[in-house]
Amino acid sequence: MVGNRTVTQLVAAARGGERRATARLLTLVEQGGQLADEVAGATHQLVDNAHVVGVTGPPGAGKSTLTAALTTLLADRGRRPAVLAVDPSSPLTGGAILGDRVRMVEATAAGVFIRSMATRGHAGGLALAVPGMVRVLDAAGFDPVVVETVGVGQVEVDVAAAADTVLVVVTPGMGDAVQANKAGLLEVADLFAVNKSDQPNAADARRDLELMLDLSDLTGHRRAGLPERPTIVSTVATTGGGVEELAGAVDDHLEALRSSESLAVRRQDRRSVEVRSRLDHLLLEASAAAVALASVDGSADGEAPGATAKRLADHLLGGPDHTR
Ligand SMILES: Nc1nc2c(ncn2[C@@H]2O[C@H](COP(=O)(O)OP(=O)(O)O)[C@@H](O)[C@H]2O)c(=O)[nH]1
Ligand SMILES: [Mg+2]
Repeated sequence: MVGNRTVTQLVAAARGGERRATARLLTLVEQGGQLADEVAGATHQLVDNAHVVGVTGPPGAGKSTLTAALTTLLADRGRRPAVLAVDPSSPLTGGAILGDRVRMVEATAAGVFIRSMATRGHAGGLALAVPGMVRVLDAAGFDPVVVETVGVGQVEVDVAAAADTVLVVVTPGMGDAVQANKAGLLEVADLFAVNKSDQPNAADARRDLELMLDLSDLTGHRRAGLPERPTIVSTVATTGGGVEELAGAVDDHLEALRSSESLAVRRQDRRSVEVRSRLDHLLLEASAAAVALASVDGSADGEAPGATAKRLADHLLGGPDHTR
């Protein structure tokens, strides 16, 4: 029970359009534990209706502004977009958060469902919490579900990359395209937005990116088996410039995935990645507990560390014949 409702009742209410129920379910998943498992059990059969879009890129590139502009446009067109913004900045820091609030108010007024989560307090847990939260939003009937993460840090990039369509946002100046390449963002990109195209050197940024793509065949587009290179859209998120074109490119990518039958493959990959991070988590916990126990009970005394590890692994994994 959560308040006076069961998880099943909350899921039914969320699917009926009650946003408060959706928010409650997201909190349960974020907190983890038994209720989170219950939510997972109640939602996992109800998914794969939403187009999941990952948005990532360097800090300050305009990801939040662009996400708000894109989802507001889609809501105005009668879609039901939701945004999950993974924001590492403290709620107490200044201007950017104020700007975020203004954008959130505007997009929310247009009907976009927005949820922010701090990465703080989620060390390692981000990869566990986000897929479950996306599943709640998908099951609640939101479409698309946009996941915004800052493109620094492997976990953050991976979280956005576990989407049907991955949009990488870069900007003119400071060699953003080069930075994006270093951060592994080219590899995951299905689409690029060269945002802040109102600034000088926007054309250079676009050319740098084209050049980088010429030299690389590692893009999300190719990973999905799509023949053409990723679309690049020039945008000015603050005025909405290029946002219609971007919305079209996002839709086109989904269509291309569908017609090449890559969509099912991507979704299967997404499930495998999630199983993998859950399994890693369980194994790490079991491993820490086993080591702590062995040091307390003295069973490792006088034994070579490698031998202790081997013995504990055999024990944890049920011996050499555990593979059925
Ligand atoms: N000139 C200009 N500024 C922009 C544009 N898009 C976003 N910004 C500004 O860039 C700053 C960072 O934007 P934000 O969306 O918070 O970036 P994020 O960190 O990538 O989410 C804010 O002050 C925005 O108002 C744009 O297209 N042109
Ligand atoms: Mg942001």
